[in-house]
Amino acid sequence: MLDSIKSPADIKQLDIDQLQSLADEIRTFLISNVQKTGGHLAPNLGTVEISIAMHYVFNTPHDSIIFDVGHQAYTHKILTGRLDKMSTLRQKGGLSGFTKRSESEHDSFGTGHSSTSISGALGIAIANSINNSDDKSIAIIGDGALTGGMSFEALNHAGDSDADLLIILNDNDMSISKNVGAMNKYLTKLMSGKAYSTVKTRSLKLLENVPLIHEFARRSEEHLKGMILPGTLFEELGVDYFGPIDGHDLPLLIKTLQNLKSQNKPRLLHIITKKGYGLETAENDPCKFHGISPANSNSTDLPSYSDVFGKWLLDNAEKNKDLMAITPAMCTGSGMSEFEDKFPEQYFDVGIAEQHAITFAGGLATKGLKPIVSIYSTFLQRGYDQLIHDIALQDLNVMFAIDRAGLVGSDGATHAGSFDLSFLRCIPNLTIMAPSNSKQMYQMLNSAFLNDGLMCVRYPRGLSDIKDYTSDKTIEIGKAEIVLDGKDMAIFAFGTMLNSAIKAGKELGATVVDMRFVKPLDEELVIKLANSHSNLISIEDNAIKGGAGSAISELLHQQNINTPLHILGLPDEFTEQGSQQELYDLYSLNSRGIINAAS
Ligand SMILES: Cc1ncc(C[n+]2csc(CCOP(=O)(O)OP(=O)(O)O)c2C)c(N)n1
Repeated sequence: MLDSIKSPADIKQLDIDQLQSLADEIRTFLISNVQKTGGHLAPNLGTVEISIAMHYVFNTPHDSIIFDVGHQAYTHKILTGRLDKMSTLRQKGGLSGFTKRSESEHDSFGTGHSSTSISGALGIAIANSINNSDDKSIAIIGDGALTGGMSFEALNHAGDSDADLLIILNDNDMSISKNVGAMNKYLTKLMSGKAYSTVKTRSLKLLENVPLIHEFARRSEEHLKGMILPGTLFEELGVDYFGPIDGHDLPLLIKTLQNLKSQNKPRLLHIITKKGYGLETAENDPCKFHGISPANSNSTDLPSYSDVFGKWLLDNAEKNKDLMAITPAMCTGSGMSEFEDKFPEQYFDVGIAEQHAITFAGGLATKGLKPIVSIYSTFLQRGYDQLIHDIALQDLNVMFAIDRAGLVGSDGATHAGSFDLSFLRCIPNLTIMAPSNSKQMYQMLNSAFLNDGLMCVRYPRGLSDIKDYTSDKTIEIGKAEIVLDGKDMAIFAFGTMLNSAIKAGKELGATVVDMRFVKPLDEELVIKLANSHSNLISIEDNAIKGGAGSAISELLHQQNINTPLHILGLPDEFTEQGSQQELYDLYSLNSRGIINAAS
């Protein structure tokens, strides 16, 4: 049946048994396809039925569906004519792993970063009303994404409006790791007490014209443990609350959505799903199956840069009881799982709340603790004002471990860490280190911890080729290191671009410098080499505009030095998706790119 679905119109011709079979086919397809391409397997196995139900009841692209984060939208892609391209998922030139407006008219809003769906869908709902349109606007958001501050800002606005907005809360009790926060606990308390029966009675009343609901409510009662948010909270905010209902019961989902479609106020349907549904291994370990690598990926015993950070935390936490590590919901990806187990008192998962994570760290720092915010470069964008206003401006001692800096690969532009050097470099009171290998990274973490002020260590996604990386040494702040002595040409390499620079430098007979610091720049050395060489090249995995090469260029200009400088980095466009190597090659961030720039 799957092959015959070319657009959502096709599924509207199917009866309920056929829709059930379609769900089974899609699930089987997803398991085999995502094992080949890599991608978000468990989240998508949990959203097969709700995606079919939404497309059965609503009419995209007239009606808009925004998938929060967009990592769970594979069934939506299949149902909207993209089945034959699913083998290209997350590959260079292929389908995005998230929703993307340029990819399909059915992707009403681009996503990738969490907690934007309610705001976007509210904007669409209000625009529909201004345009006198009856089109519907739907946000589907997970319980993890609901922990992000923007969700609450949007609810605050929506509940005070009369917008025709439907929010579907896809509650599987998981973020990437186990979901966290007070809401969770509040609900557990509610479920065991009187307040819960009030919520349940009220939900039943609101849904009473939906056939089967009483029977379902009876059946689902045992599933309710693990719910995240009480209906009462939404209703207090002015959003009608419906549910909770079983998010894998297709007939019930369809009937409920049909009922909710006819309403036109802000309303929320709470569905309970199982992450990884239908694949036992994924159901049992949804965190591991949140995102998987393609089956043919090489296994290796080399440490990733995230592992190095995790090890550094473990090595330092015992002897420094003031060390506090903070993650905005990225424990595993940031290499912090063992640290969480061994040092729970020094570990904070604050939910998908980057802004809060940073200001919270500022608060800890005012009392003499040494907070470390572990954050992906792309998600640091969320906390930019907090970094400036709450940390740098107050000159607080906070360390940032900035992971996934530079090109991240198949997650594409939404997740690329292309901008951090540019947006950090202009902030006063801040140090930026970019290690060229894992041992240096470990030493930089030592330096960052021992020095005062806002200290950033930014490192890429991927593996380091040095296994024995632990070290007691520190790196002197602002000091670069010449690694190859040559003449005529000097290459300034930032971060892990150093390997390509050494390779090219050997071929060119050039001087190669491991810059190590983007701020403060080793001005003395740059000036000396600019005066003693006739050509300069800089290389970095960051946007050329405002990046590290740009810092060198500013310095040369200030010093009236006219030695030509060729800056290699990311062009002024959003980066593509593909393997990291494909992207380094695409943007000439390799030894060939340096040699070409030299000629
Ligand atoms: C701003 C931001 N921070 C972190 C992430 C990384 N991230 C992607 S999915 C996810 C968990 C989402 O959980 P939930 O919304 O419950 O969806 P589920 O995968 O459980 O279906 C996180 C933390 C992100 N995409 N955006």
